[in-house]
Amino acid sequence: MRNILLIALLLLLFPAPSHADACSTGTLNIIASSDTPFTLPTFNVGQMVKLEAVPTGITITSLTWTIDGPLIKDYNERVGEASSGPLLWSTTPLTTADLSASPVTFYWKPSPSQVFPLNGGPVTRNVTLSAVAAGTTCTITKTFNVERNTTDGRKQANDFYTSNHQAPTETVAGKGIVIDDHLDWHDFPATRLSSAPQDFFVFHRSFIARFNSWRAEFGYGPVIPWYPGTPYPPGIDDVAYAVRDAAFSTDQNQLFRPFTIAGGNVDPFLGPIAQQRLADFADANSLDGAFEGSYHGFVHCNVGTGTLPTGGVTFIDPLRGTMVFGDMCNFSSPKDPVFYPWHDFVDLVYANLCAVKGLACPGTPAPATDVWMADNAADLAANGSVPSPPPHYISPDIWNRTSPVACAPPTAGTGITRNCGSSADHENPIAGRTNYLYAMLRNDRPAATDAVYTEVAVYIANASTGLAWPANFGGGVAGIPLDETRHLITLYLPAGQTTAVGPLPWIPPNPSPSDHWCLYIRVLNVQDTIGTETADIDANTGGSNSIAWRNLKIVTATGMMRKWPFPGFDGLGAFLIRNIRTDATPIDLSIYVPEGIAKPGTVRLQLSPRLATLVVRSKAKIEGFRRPKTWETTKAAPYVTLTVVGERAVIRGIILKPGEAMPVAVDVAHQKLGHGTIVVEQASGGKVEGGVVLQVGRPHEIQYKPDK
Ligand SMILES: [Cu+2]
Repeated sequence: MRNILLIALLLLLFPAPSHADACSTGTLNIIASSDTPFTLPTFNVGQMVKLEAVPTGITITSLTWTIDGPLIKDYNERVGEASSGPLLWSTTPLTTADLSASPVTFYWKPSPSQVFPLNGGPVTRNVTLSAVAAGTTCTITKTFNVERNTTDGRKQANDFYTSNHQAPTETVAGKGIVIDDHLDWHDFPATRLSSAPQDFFVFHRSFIARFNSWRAEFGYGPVIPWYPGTPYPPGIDDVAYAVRDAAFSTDQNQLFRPFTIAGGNVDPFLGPIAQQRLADFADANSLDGAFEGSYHGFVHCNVGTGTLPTGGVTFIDPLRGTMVFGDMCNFSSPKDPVFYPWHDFVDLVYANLCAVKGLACPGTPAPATDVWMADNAADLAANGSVPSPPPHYISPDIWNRTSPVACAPPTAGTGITRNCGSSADHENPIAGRTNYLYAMLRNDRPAATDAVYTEVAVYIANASTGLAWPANFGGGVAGIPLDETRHLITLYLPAGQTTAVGPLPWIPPNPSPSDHWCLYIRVLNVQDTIGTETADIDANTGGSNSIAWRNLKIVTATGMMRKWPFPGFDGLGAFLIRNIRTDATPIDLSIYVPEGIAKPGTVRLQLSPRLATLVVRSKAKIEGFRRPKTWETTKAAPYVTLTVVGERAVIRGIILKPGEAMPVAVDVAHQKLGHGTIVVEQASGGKVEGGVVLQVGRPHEIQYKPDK
């Protein structure tokens, strides 16, 4: 028994030499080998294969190889030397002379069943050697398998690509010419490779494109970009070289604010620079000056560890000395498979710059698409056609949660590539602690193509209905979004798909002087124009399906925003009505309380004495309210109370001076409320100017405490 085990073990360690065929007075054999890992009889596509004729006891005078294809003799992956100038991807076939010599080397290509998106498993390829020895022709045939491996971490596209074409003097296993060229470009700019000293983006674009040429040649799909604000891409974990930081933080590796289309405040990791957004950079060199040594190096060294792993190897960088081979934190980084998805993302930042600045950059920009977010139910039903009908301040495509939710992965058949819930899950944001915004991004308009890179930028202002873009949303030329807007960067949303994005962590501000806040949302994608924006946020939102708007109410964690002066009642919200016009056009203030939310006759509007006086003075019409007993206020009863009788009530024709603002509050008799929204809306001259949506009936919704 023990001997049988030993023999089995020996057979595993030393596979039996392949069978040689008798030929004349001796034997003839074929030996197949490679300089990268293989297990006979199987080779991988894109792997160098070396076949040798091995005669024993005879002398071969001529030979011919017949090798099942498809295959190529060789390829050139170099992007170009200083002396040659730029080079194109090229391949060479095996010639008759090559097939008449031993050894012969070549690269097997995939069979049609193995070409992305297919990968039908290993395919049999025969090799026949005809050799003439002492006037006798002998023939031997060997059968091999060719696979496009997807499971072995030493046998993936990047492994072969970076190992092939090793310099004859190279001693580090797996260090091929691709790694050498990347080192050369960084260490000796413009002296060895075809490259100007500062063309960081152009060089890396050609470097990634060259890998894509190799991938296409050998049946692999193109590289998919990876945004470091999201977890490592799945399925590329190269066990042989992944010298990775397992504690990589997606929060800390978000694109630095000035490198986004939306832009933002001073970035904590970058420090103050003159530019606030991508459009502030003059050209690619100016962006490179800020980007390469900061965000680019930051991500490289947050992925890499600089620590030699068990079984790892080092190499010598000619300028920097001994380093861990394959670590993302040095110039051998193309050995790590994540290098390519990461640099493909870097290339998207470059593509964004080219588009927003109208620069002439190499390559073809992505085709136009029409990403959008809905303004209201009617807009959703009309699939985002422009203009959308009012009201515009109730977008169902952004909502708040007070704690993060687990997002479901793509759901088959629903058209939702990622599901984090919906507007129905909205919870009023709680001031002073971290809340989480989620949004729905849609790419299902008729003219849609894949949306390559999309930012959903969220801006906030303390709402009155007289808000102006961008003055009240951070000012400047294009506002300042919420700091963590970069959590909503989405790559490659396919045509015809919608997806939930988020969470965007944010800390809602103190709900003072009004607890009614306004979120203005811009979908930024260089394949889609947002349209002309004016100061009028209602016109902007209705006129562009890339702009959305949601008003919401911010509450306090303690439940004590202020003392509610009416025993037995809960405050639902306090906000301002404001004349946003330059004349005294009368304003209508309406409230909508859907059936089933509260008992009839228990929801009230509370008017301040000054507003009550103006309502009387304007001879405003009161519809759907129980009329107050008196329009006078006293110290004991400092507000005028209008009780909503049915579902809808309106005060028609309040005259305010231009710019004048008046506080209004809504409360409800203490009771268990149904789940839904109470909407208060302001209109003038037949046009809705704004409104506030009061979410009720969920935990956190009622945060005022009755006065005691
Ligand atoms: Cu890099």
